[in-house]
Amino acid sequence: MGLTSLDKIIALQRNPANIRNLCILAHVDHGKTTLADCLVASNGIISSRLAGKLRYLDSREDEQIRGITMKSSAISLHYRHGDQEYLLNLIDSPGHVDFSSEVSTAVRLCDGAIVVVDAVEGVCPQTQAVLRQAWLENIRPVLVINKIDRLIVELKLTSQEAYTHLQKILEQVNAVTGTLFTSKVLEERAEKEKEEEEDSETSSGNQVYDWSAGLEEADDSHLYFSPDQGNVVFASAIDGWGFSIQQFAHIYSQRMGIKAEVLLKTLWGDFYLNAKAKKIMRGAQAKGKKQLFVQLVLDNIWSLYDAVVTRRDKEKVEKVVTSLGVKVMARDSRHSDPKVLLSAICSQWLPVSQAVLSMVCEKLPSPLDMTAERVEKLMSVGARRFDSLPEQTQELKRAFLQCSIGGIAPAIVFVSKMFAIDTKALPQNRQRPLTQEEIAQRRELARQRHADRMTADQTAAESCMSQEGQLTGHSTGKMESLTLKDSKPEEEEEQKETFIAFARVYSGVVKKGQRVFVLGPKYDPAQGLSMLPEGCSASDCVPEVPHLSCCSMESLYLLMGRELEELEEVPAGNVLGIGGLEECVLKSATLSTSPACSPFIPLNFEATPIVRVAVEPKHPSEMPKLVRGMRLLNQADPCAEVLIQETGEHVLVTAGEVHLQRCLDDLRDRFAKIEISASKPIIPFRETVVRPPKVDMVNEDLGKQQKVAIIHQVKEDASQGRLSDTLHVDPSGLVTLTTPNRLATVSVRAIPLPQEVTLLMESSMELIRTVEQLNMSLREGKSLDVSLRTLEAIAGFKAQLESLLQGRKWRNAVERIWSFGPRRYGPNILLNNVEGYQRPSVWQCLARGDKAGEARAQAAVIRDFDNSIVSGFQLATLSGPMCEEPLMGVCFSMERWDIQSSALPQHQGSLEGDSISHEALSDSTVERSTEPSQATHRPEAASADCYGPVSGQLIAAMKEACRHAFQAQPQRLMAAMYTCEIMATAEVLGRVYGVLGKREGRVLHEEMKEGTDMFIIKAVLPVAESFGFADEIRKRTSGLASPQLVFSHWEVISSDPYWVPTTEEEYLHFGEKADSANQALKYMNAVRRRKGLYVEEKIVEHAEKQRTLSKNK
Ligand SMILES: Nc1nc2c(ncn2[C@@H]2O[C@H](COP(=O)(O)OP(=O)(O)OP(=O)(O)O)[C@@H](O)[C@H]2O)c(=O)[nH]1
Ligand SMILES: [Mg+2]
Repeated sequence: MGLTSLDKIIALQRNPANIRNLCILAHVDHGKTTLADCLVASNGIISSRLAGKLRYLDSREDEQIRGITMKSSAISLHYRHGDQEYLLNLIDSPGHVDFSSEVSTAVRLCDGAIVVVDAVEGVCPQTQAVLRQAWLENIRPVLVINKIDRLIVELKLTSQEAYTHLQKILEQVNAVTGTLFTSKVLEERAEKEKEEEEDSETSSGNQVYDWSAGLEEADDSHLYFSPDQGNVVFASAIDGWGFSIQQFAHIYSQRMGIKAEVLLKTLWGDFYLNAKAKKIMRGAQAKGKKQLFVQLVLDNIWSLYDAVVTRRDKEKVEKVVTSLGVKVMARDSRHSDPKVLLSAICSQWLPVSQAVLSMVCEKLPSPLDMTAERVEKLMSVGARRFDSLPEQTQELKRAFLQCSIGGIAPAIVFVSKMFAIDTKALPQNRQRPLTQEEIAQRRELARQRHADRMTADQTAAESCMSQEGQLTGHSTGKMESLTLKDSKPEEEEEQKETFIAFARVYSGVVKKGQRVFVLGPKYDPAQGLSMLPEGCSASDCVPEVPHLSCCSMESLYLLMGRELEELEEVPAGNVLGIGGLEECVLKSATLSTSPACSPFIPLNFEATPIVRVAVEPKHPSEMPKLVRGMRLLNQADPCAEVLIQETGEHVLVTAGEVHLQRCLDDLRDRFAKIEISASKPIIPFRETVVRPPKVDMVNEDLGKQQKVAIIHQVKEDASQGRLSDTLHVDPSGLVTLTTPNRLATVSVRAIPLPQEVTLLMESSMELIRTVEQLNMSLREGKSLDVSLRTLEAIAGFKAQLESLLQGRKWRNAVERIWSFGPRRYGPNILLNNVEGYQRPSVWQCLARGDKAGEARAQAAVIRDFDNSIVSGFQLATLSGPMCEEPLMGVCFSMERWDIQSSALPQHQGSLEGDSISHEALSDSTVERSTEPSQATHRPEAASADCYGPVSGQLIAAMKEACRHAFQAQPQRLMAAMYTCEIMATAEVLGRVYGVLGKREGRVLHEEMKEGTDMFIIKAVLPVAESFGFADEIRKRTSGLASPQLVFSHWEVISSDPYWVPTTEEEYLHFGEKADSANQALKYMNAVRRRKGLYVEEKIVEHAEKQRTLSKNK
C-alpha cells in the first residue's frame, strides 16, 4: 500500500470536499501511463527510480509487451497540499482509438481530467476526441504538455523557439475547446430564439433582428487553458520533472523581490524584464527581447540539459546542483547514462507529481461541486425531460449535489464497466502472513481433522464388518464432506474469473452486503413508484416491476491499480470496485436503494464496433466452453459485441484490429481456456442503387441501350424464377407482384436517395428510433412526455429532409414516409404513393397536445395488413439481393396496393367491392402490435388458404417486390471506409503513399506540421483493405509512422458488379469476356462465398488447349 495506510484513505473518503476523481486522457503514446507512474511513485507505491519504466497501471501482460494501455484502471492516492489532505482517485485510460470505449467508462465516473499533449506531436485526433468526450460529460479538464525534453534533445530547438512552439500547441488545444463552446452557445441561442419567437408571435411583429450570436456575452474565459490561469503544467514525465507557472513565480518572487501576483500574470505572455528600470514591460517580441518565460524558466532547463545530457560537463553540473540546493547521490552522478543524473536532479528540483497534483487539487472540482446541469443530464434518459420525472426522483437531485452521506440519504451508484480479475488476486484469497494465534488455531484444526478422520475410518471399517451393504449415512456423509471441503473449492477457484464492477457512489453510503435495486436502462421511476408499496426497500421481496431487479453488493473494494483492498463501506463521492454483481449487471448499470432513482443516461461511445470475426473451438466438443467464454468476454468489455448470426456462427464484433487481438487473447487464455480459431475478419458491406449512368465504361454517351440491357436481365431472372407468372416488371422499373393466392397485388419502385439524405438519416439514427418509439406508444394510445428539445430535433430533422428532397420526383415525399428500415430506423425509406390511401404519417408525434386526439382519429383509417407491408419492407432492406447485406440509401415507393375482399377476415368480408381501398376497416387495427410474428394471431386465420395466412403472403410478396424493384435499377456495393491520419517524416513519405495506393486508399490532404519535419497525411481507406495496414506501414517505415484507423463513412464503389459489355465500344475495349478486375464483383463474390450463396464463377476460365508460342509453328 505504500506510505499511506488503508485507515488514512478510509478517513479521507468521508470528506468529499477533499476528494478529486480524475482521469488521464490523451492521444495514444503521449505519456499518460508514464505520468501516472510518477504520481503513483509520489505515494511510495513504486520506487521513483522505476517511475516511467514500470508503467504500473498497465498491469496486463499484453499491455506491457505492446507498450500501450488497453484497459482503464484506477488507483487512490493521498496528497498533502498546503494544510489540507486530499484523496485522489486517479484513472488511467487508453489512448488507442480501438479502446475509446474504455475512455467513456472512465470519464463518466470522474469530475475532472488531466489532458496530456505531446509537445512534439501536438493536438492529434484522439486529443480532440477526448476533449470532446470530457466536454460532453461536463467534466473539467486541466492540461499537461508532456515530453518537453523531446524539444531539447530531439528537435534541438532553442528556448525561444520552444516558447513559440508551446504557444502554438496551447492555441491548438484552445481552438478545440473554443469550437465546442461556440457550438453549445449557438445551440442555446437557437433555443432561446425559438422561445422568443413564440412569445413575439402574440405581441407585435415589429421586431428588429438581433444578429449577435450571443457569443459576446457568454463568458468562456474559464474554459481555456492558459499557464497564468494555473491550469497548465509543462512536464517531461520520463525525466520526472514538471512545473506550473506558480512554482516559478514563487521561486522568483523570493529571489528577485517581485510580487508573486505580478509574476503570475507576466511569466506567460509577451512580457520582458527591463533590468535597468527594474520593471516588467510589455512587448517583448516587438523589441526583440526574451520573454520572461524564456528567460526565467526555459533557459534554466535548457542549460541543465545542456550541461548534463549534451556536454556532460561535470563542473557545471556541480555548480547547478549546489545552486539548486538538491542532493545527488554519488552513484547517480557516476552512472553512465546521463538521464539518470538528470532525473535525479530534476525530480528533486521540479517534481512532476507535485506540480500536477497541486494543480489537480486547486483546479479540478470536488464531488461537491457537481453542477445541477450535469445531474439533470445524467438522470434524464432519452427523450424524457427532467421536470417530467416524478417528484421523488427530482428530489434526488439534492442528494447528488450535496453528496449526502447522512443516514437517510439514498445510496446511488453507477457502474460504468465490469472487469474480470483472477479470483486468486482478490484480497480475501490473498496469502498473508499468519499471526501466532492463527497458526495455533490452524494447528488445532488440523489435529482435530486428523482425529476425526481416524475415528471415521474406524467406524466405517466397523460398520462395514457388522452390516454389509448398508451405509451408515452419518459417518460416510461426514467423510464425503471432508473430502469435498479439501479439494473442490480450490479446483473451482482455479479457473474462475471474478467480475468486479467499476463504479462510483454519487449519494449515500454503500455498505458491504447491502441490498440494492438494479435499474435497467429502460426502467421508469414513475411506473416503479406506482407499483411498489411505499417505503419498500431492496431487501424486501420485490413484486414484478419491469426493468428492476435486486442484488446485494457482496464485497466492496478500494481500487489500487494492480491490487484491491477490501472495504466495509464507501461514502458518496468515491470510486470503488463492487464484487458479486456479475449475475445482475451485464456491462453498466445504475444501482440505488431508492426505487425513485432514474437510470443514468447510457455511456456515449465514440468508436463503432465494425470488425467482426466468426470464432469456433478447435475441438467441436468444446463449444459450450466457448459459448460461456464469449458470454464472459461480452461482460468484461464495454465495447465488444458477441452474437450468434442467422447463419449459426458465433461472431465477435470489435472496434479494430488491436481490440480484436486482445479479445481473442482474452478468450483463449482467460474466459474459455480452449484453443479457438477465428475466421478472417468479416467485412460489412451495404447494397444500394444508383441512377443509371449517362456514359458507358469507355466514356461514350449512352442512349437507351443500357436501360434495355438491364430490363432484359431482370426479365430473364424473372422468367427463371418460380414467381414468373405473378411478377411483372414494366420498362420504368415498376415491379408488380401478386401473392400466391392471387388476392393481393403490390407495385413497388426503387429509387436511389440523394447522398445527403442517406448521410442525414445515418446521423439521425437515434432520432428516428425515438420517432418510432413515440409512434408506437401513440398507436397504443399512451402519451409520452417528450422534452421540447427532442420534438424540436425531430422537427428540424423533418425540415432538413424536406430541404434535401426537392424536385418534382420528391414532391410531398417527406409527408408520405411510411417507414424507415431496416429495423425501423435504418437509412432506407418506404414511401406511400398509393393513390387514395391515407395513413398517419411517421411525423404524427409532432402533432401533440390537442392535436393528439386528431391524430388518433386519423390513425383509425389505417388499412388492414399495413403491418405486413412494413414488415416486408423491413425484411427486404435487411438483406439485399446482391449478397444479402443490408440496404442503404434506397427509397421504395409503393405505388399500388390492391386486396381482394376475400382476403379479409371473415366478419369483414361482407364489405362490397372488388378491392377495398382506404375506408376504415376496423378500429382494432390501431391497437395491434407491429410485430409481424404476432400478426399471424389475427382473426384472419379463417381466411388462410393453402398458401398460408394472408399477412404472411403479403410480407413475402412485399419483400420479393422490393428485391425485384431493387434489381431493376443499377446496383452498387457500398464499402465501409476508415479515415486515418498518418504522421511521417519526409524520408518515408513515399513509402506511406505506396502502401496507401496498394490498398485502394485515397489521400485527402497532406500538410507539414509546423516546427517539425513531420508530415500529416489524412487518407481514407476501405475497411476491406485495412487488415494488416498498420503493421505494413510500420514495417515499411521502420516504425516511424503508425496510423490509427477510425470508421468514418460508407462509400459507393463505383464499379458495377454485374457489368458486362453491352455497347459496341465496350466490346471493342474490354473484349467479349471482359474479365479485367472488377473490385465490386470480387467483394460481392467473397461475401457470397462466405455465406454459402451461389457464386457465378467458372471453374475453368480458359478452356483452350495450351499452346506453345514458338514462332516456327
Ligand atoms: N521523451 C519522452 N518520452 C516519454 C515521455 N513520457 C513518456 N514517454 C515515452 O512515450 C511512450 C509512451 O508512453 P506511455 O506512458 O505508455 O503512453 P500512454 O499515453 O500511456 O499510451 P497509451 O496508454 O497506449 O495511450 C513510452 O515509450 C514512454 O517512454 C517524456 O516525457 N519524454
Ligand atoms: Mg497508457
